[in-house]
Amino acid sequence: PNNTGLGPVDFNLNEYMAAKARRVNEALDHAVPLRHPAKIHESMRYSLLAGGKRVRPVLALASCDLVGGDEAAAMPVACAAEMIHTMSLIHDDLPCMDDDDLRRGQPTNHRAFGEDTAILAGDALLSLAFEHVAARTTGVAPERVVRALAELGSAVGSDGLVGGQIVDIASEGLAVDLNVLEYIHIHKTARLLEAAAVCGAIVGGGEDGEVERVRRYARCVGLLFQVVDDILDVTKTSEELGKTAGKDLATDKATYPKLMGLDKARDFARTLVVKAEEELSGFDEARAAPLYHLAHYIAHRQN
Ligand code: GRG
Repeated sequence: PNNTGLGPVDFNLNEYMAAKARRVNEALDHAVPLRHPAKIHESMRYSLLAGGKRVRPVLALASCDLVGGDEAAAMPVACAAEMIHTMSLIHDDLPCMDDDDLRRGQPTNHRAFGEDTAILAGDALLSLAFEHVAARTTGVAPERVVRALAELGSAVGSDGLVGGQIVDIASEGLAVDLNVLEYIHIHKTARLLEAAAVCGAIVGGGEDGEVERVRRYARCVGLLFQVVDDILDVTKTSEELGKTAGKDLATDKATYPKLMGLDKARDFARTLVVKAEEELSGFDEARAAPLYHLAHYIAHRQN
């Protein structure tokens, strides 16, 4: 049921997300079977199948639904987005980056398999993401598959996740302003969410105007995702204040609430939801319902 007081009422996002996530998990399981050499595939599967909200694949599949595409057409790009996300988490946790021991409540990949294997598992997942889209997408015009591959590539590289991470590293210990903070968040977080949604719309057969509206929607949702993350960091109860928040305080990491105050950060989050909704307004209401509710889910999520 819809508890926002807005939008379509007969849509249950939890059921929608659970059904999509279940099929994504099955597809990921098949995409990385446990085969020789066992150690690398165990390590890849360990992180890929370790839970996670599956927001990126659900965005890809929901964007495909939005433009009237077949779910099967978007499953490879949905899986690829999760493979890229997973590899970025594995590398982000390494001793030379964030040096984290736990991820999703379990030992990080390098803690479980060693640093050498963790680096290779990340590399293999990144490579597999592109191979998987190119080799497994069926019933889609090759030109659209190539566009999706380019979209994913640009979200990962020096103008994407890697660009965000290098600026994040370079700003450590420095006074960061809102422009730099936004650069980091757009590149580390929003670009991949955007690419997932855009790829779903491309392989789903969306027209150029539709794909661009999906892009603008996802850009807002991507930034929203991070603003909410920052808000959660300061609003968690002291008992929930675990490693992450404690660490952020210790390193004095810049966040939206720190730079603009909690109330303004919440206003900013609300503005982003409204903007995201506006981009959906030209679409069929029933088809847009999942993305509409997904934006609200991200705005109100508790983890
Ligand atoms: C991509 C080649 C390449 C290298 C990696 C380490 C790195 C460069 C980038 C860091 C990217 C990073 C860790 C961004 C944070 C993204 C983020 C918001 C993670 C949390 O996502 P959720 O909440 O996590 O969707 P779950 O666990 O639910 O999947």
